Amino acid sequence: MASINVFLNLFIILIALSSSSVNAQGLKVGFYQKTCPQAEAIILKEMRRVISLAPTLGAPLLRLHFHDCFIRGCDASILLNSKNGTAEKDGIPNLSLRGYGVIDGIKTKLEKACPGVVSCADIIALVARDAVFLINGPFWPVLTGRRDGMVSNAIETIFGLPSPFANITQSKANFASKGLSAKDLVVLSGAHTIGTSHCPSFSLRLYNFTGKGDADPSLDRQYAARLRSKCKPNDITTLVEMDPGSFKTFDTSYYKLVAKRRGLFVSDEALLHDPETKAYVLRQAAGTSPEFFKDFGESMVKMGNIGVLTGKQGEIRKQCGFVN
Ligand code: HEM
Ligand SMILES: *[C@@H]1O[C@H](CO)[C@@H](O)[C@H](O)[C@H]1NC(C)=O
Ligand SMILES: *[C@@H]1O[C@H](CO)[C@@H](O)[C@H](O)[C@H]1NC(C)=O
Ligand SMILES: *[C@@H]1O[C@H](CO)[C@@H](O)[C@H](O)[C@H]1NC(C)=O
Ligand SMILES: CC(=O)N[C@H]1CO[C@H](CO)[C@@H](O)[C@@H]1O
Repeated sequence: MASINVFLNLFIILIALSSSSVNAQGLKVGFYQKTCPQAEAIILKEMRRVISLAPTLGAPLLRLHFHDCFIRGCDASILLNSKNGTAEKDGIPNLSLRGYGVIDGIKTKLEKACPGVVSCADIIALVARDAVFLINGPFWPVLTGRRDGMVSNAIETIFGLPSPFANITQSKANFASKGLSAKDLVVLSGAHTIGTSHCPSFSLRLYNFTGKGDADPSLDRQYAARLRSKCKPNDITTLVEMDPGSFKTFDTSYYKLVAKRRGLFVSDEALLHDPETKAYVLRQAAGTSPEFFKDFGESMVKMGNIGVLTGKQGEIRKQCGFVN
């Protein structure tokens, strides 16, 4: 029943989008329909292979789109290699990004099928959608037509990305600076239903929250104890499942955790400190997936519009790691 609803929703969205062909940012569904009709099928096929071999790669591939969009817009600048250690790839939050090889593999296949046509920025957006869809998440129509940027700067990763230590005011301000609402913040944070985190992103909450050797009182005590058994002080290598028990499946369990004061980051817990985001968390914690799934697709489309290059701007990279 749930899946019928999802497909019905998708059908309605598709109709709505096909009647308004180009959005305000210049993107549209099916941009490659004439120039590379098999593009989306090639990506989905490759993603099926990748996810069946390595289900945990879905999470870093989704996160890649988020990081790309939040720094210089969704222009694949996140993929550029640096010659002198100053590209976004070298930035601190980036040390934990994986999955670049998957994008390169898909790009190679697309260059064979339709040389010089499909942008790396669109590949990232389509891969993120397929990554979610293939681990039981929603499917949404991805707007395409992005072009690739020519500049990448490590320093921007520090200032552009939201911090896991941010309070609700700071997270909302960060999202607002990208044209995203408080609703987008609480909906997109639901991505933390999959994947893993390194200890330093939250260990302050376990050991020295206010500098007096104390734990964060807003973190469930039992959960904090369990996390302390996984993350010793100064552990920078251990990976912890953000949604223990279902970190490979896209579902609403993130909201159930946050509602039980078991969100991993300060920024997750902070969603309970604003009436709108709190109401959303509690509603999803109590309910089933259809509302979240529909919202997630819509917020991902909005995120995918951030700072895009279209028309004659930028270029279509031949290799995603290098400017032509
Ligand atoms: C307030 C906003 C956000 C903050 C502060 C935040 C922060 C973080 C941090 C600190 C990690 C763990 C990194 C590590 O230590 O390895 C993480 C992981 C992750 N984030 Fe977020 N994030 C935010 C929003 C988002 C959004 C919008 C998405 C996607 C739509 C997303 C998707 C993910 C995924 C999938 C992972 C797991 C990655 C993996 O398994 O390798 N996050 N996030
Ligand atoms: C090296 O870094 C500087 C910024 O510090 C940048 O302007 C320059 O383009 C980079 N050179 C190469 C070859 O990447
Ligand atoms: C959030 O953090 C900022 C910067 O530290 C601080 O000025 C502000 O008062 C905090 N807001 C809330 C609601 O805690
Ligand atoms: C906790 O933080 C305080 C203040 O930053 C610091 O002086 C102290 O050494 C820290 N304690 C531990 C156990 O890390
Ligand atoms: C996945 C990836 O490209 N990570 C890079 C992030 O930055 C470090 C440090 O510069 C590189 O060594 C990694 O290769």
